[in-house]
Order: sequence, then C-alpha cells, then structure tokens
Amino acid sequence: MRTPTFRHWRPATFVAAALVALAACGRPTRSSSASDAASRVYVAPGEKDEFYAFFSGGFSGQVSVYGLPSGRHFKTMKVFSQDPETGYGYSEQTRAMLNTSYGFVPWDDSHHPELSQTAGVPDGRWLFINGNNTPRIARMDLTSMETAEIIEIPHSAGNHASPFVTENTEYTVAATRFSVPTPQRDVPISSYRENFIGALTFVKVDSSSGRMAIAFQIRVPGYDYDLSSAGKGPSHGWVFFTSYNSEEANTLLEVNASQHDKDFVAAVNWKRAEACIAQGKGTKEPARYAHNTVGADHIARTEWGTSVTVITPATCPGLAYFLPTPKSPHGANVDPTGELIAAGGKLATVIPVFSFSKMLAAIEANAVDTVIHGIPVLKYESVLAGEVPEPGLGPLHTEYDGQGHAYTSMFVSSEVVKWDTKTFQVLDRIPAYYAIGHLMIPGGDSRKPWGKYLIALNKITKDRYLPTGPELTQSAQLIDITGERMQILLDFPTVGEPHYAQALPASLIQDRQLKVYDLAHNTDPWATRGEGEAGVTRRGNVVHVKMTAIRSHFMPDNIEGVQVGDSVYFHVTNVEQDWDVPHGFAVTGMNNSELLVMPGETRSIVWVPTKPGVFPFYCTDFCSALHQEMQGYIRVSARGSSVPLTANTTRR
Ligand code: RUQ
Ligand code: CUA
Repeated sequence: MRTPTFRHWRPATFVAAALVALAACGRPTRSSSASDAASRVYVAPGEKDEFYAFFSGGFSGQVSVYGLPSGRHFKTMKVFSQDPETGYGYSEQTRAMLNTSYGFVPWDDSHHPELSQTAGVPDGRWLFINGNNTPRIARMDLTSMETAEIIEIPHSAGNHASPFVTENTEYTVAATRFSVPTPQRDVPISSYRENFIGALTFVKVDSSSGRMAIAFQIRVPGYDYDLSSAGKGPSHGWVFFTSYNSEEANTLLEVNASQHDKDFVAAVNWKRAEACIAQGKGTKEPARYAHNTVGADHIARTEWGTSVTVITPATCPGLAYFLPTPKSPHGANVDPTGELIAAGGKLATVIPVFSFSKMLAAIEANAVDTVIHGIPVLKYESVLAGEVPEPGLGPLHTEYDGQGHAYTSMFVSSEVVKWDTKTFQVLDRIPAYYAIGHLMIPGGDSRKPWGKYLIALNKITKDRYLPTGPELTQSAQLIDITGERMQILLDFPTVGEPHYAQALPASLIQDRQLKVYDLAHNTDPWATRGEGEAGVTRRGNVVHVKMTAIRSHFMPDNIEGVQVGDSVYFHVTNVEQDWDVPHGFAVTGMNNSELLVMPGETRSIVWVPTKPGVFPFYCTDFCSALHQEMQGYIRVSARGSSVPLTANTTRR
C-alpha cells in the first residue's frame, strides 16, 4: 500500500479532512480502511483461527463449522439431513439417527446451535441444535464433531425455542412453536381455544455422558412459544420463554396475532417444577417418541419413549409467571450477570429490559394483573429494569460482550444497535447487509463472553456477492466490537440459512480432537479387523461382503456369484490408523449414497443390482499416489444363475 505523502495534500483535501475531524469531535470514529479490516481477519497460510464457530444450517438441517476471524468453512456436521457424500443417514450404522414417530425423516430445519455450559460458561463438550420442523434436539460430540444423539419431543410442533441450556447443562429446553391438539387427534381447527395446547419441555442431560432424557413437560396456554434463555447466577433455576399469539388466533396470524398490545415472556422456575414433581404433582401421560443414540460400538439405535411426565402451572404455584412484553416478542436474552432479560418485540418501538430481582420482588408483593391458566401475569412496570428508547425498528435478539454492553439485532432497520446495560442508552449502531436475524458474540449468551467479535446473521444478501441465479447465498458478517464503535471486517457466505451460531476459543477444543477410531475397539458385528477376515457369505437373497480398505486396495477386490435382485451389503472397514486417511466406497449405479469411512471405522451400505454385468467399485477419496488403482469388480449374474459366490482375497 502506498502511503500518501504530505505533498499530495491539497488545500481542499485538508479542509475536508478537518471537517471530518470536527464532525467526529466528541464521538469516537469508526476506522474504515479496507486494508486495515483485511489485516484483522487475515489468517496466514498454515496459521489457525482463534475461534471455532458453529452455524446452524437452517433448512439444510446441518451445522457448519467455521474459523473466526477468517470466516473459513471447515466442515459440515451431519445432523438431521441424510448426506450422500458421507453416507450419514444412508449407512446401516447411521440410518436409525433419523427415526421419529412420523417414520424416517431425512431432513429438518435447524435453527439454534447451543454449546454445553459449566458454571454458565461454554465448556466445549457438546453442541446441541433443535429440529424446528419435526420437533427434535440433537447433541453433537465436539471431539469427533459427529452427531451422537437425537431425541424427539412429543406433544410439540415446531420446536423453535430450543435447545438453550441451563447454567450447568442440567437441562436443554424445547417448546412448541405451534400449539396443537394434545394429545394429537382429529378435531376442527376452529376448536383451537378448547383443544390446542402449548408445551414447554425440559430435557435432562446426563452430566458425564451427555445422554438426554425427557424429564417433564409443562402444559401452557395455546400460544406460539418462540425463543428461550436460561437464567444464570442469581437467576439460575429459571428459564425465560417468549411467546406470541396470546390472541390464540388460528388464521391469518400476521393480523390476528398482532392485536394485543403485549404478549408474554414466560418465566419458568424449573427447580420449583422438580419439587412439585417430587411431591407427586406430575401426571404420566402416554407419548410415543424416538430416542436415537450412537452406542459404544459406533452404531445408532432407536429406543421408543412411551410416556412423559406432565405438570400444569395451576397445580404447582410458583412454577410460572408471565411478564407482559410489547408487541409479538421474539428473542429474550439473559445478560451475563443474570439480572437482565432483554426482550425483542418484532413490532415494538422500544427494547424492554426486565429485571430479575424486580421480578422476584413483584412476585413477593403479588403485583399481579390477572391470572391465565394458573399463570400470574405480573405488572409490566413492576418487572421492568428499563426500556432502550428509539433503538431502531424490529428488535429481535440480544447478545452481550461482558463489559456492560448489549447488542441487539434490528430486523426491519437492518442494523446492530449497541446499548449500555446500566443507562439503557444507545451507544452505537451499524448497518447489517441485509435484514439481520440473530447475532452472536462468542460466549455472548453465557456468563463469560469473549467479547471481541460479533457475527451478524443476515436473511438477505441481494447485491453483496456475485449473483447466482434466483437463489442467492446466505451470509454472515464479522464485526469488530473491541472499540467504542463497531466496525465491519468481513462478509462470508454460509451453508443454508444461518439462524443462530455459537463460538468458543479454539484452544478449548482443538487439542481434544479425535484423530482415528481405535480399530482394536471396533465392536461393529461386521467389522473386518484384518484382511484375513475379509470374504463373502450368502443367506438367501442377502449377500454380505466383509471388506477392508487400506492404501491402496480393497480386500476382496473381485466378487462373483451375485445375482440380480440380491441385497448386497458392503461392510467396509477402514483398517488405517493414521489421521486424515479416510477411504471412500461406491459401486457403479449406487442409488443411495457412497460411504466415507474414517480410519478404524466400519460402515455398511446395501446395493441391489438391477441388471447382469460386471460393475466396478472404487475408492472416492484421493488417499494415496495409487488411489486411482484402489478399485474392484462385482460380477452380477441373472437370477437363479449357478455361478458360485466367490471373492478374491489373495494378495497377488
Ligand atoms: S430465529 S431471526 Cu432464532 Cu429461528 Cu430469530
Ligand atoms: Cu482409498 Cu482412495
């Protein structure tokens, strides 16, 4: 870069510069040099990023892993969607992950990644994400970056306010976005008010294994429950859920659910729920839901839940309170101190900020307007810490930097607004391109934000990138929040619509990454631990091929005696024990997916040949200099043929 020297300065430039300096007087300036921004996101070749960031894949159903500040995409974690690139959701070992009470559901709409926390701080153990369409919560293991478990949430529809965790990951929560007849049954939609019910679900997380179990559901009025945030510190033991449609409309919600001046934030005391259940106030109700877990053998299996414990606010006083909240609230976000709860009313003109201590005092003083289905509605003024005046239009979500600042996304005016958590005054605002939804600061929803960067997760990109036909990329923006004024550093595309994201310092998990699966501990019943175990067997129309993969051959590599219409199971074990040496496997005409097999792992896939011939199979991952030689043939004969079943397992 050329530095301007003094002789380039003309009087006019000088005056202009002076004016800029004057205008900026008393107001911190935003540095705007592109090269300055570039140098702050530049991670030199071979260098590593400072943060891992986990972005929801939205309607892709997956989670993407990025590095910050570079915005480089490292991996897509397979969660709710079948992935033919790896065989996730196709292979025999992974198919069960996508079982639900609706059958096999190979897709979802994932919105909110949430890191597990210990003492209110992300601990790098697990990542949770919600399935919004078919209500589910998934748990990913952050040492393998693979999905370890998916639990279905019964009595729910649209699990949006999820899977936010309590301070020590005691619970991950779920809630019904669309109230539905509970239990599900055939009723007129016009009977909404009588038959449609909401459910807030608390899913217990085992502190050592991470295993989830539905602990209880709270039956609530038939509103739409939207987002949630757990208390911390003084407010530990509480979870705050936003709701809209307190009108209980069931048609044209954009008008009919915007009638009331205020909807509610539901403050739920889960310790109280535990106490009431311990006193026998819960009822067991039938419910069928899938619970899919990956076992120690690295195989997913489904267990079926048969009932849930249900509790109602009317039978458990002190369980839930409603905080009136202006105009169709969306996010409700507890600050790092645990005292403030900022709510975003999509149509509101202020950001209402509730005070937890005032809420307790209001409960104590019985400052109640009315009671709805056993839930006292506290007086708005009695629970209010303050209102952020004139923040912009369409406040949605708030994150915190841990230094007394809050940052709220403004959807309609498309900007991030920074405000002071003591004075509630707006300190700065910066445009987001365009229509920002969530925003995220690493640890920004925890007790210990790493308040260096903020990510704007935008709904629309319009003219920001090279156009790609009618479907444009989704996008995030990296904003530096270390100065008094925010500064945009980088735009980067994301996979699917990025709703929310989470991030933590790379140092928390980078050294704990699994490199290979231990072959000696591979207990898959179809594992082939050495080439001597490779071979083929037939049981009726089913052929099992036990196969090894190693640089640079399959064992066996020639198979004969398969017949049209057989179900041929290829059980491929990658017997490598070196990091970064997966092998792929695919047969000509494979009509489900390939397999991508990690070192030490066994994956199985079924292939049903439809015509006679000799068909090649090969390794799809360029694994060595002789990768192109990593191939074999399978001979398919007509049904009833007398060609004997054989496999070439010789080494020369
Ligand atoms: S949403 S843009 Cu979390 Cu699904 Cu707010
Ligand atoms: Cu194995 Cu290419």
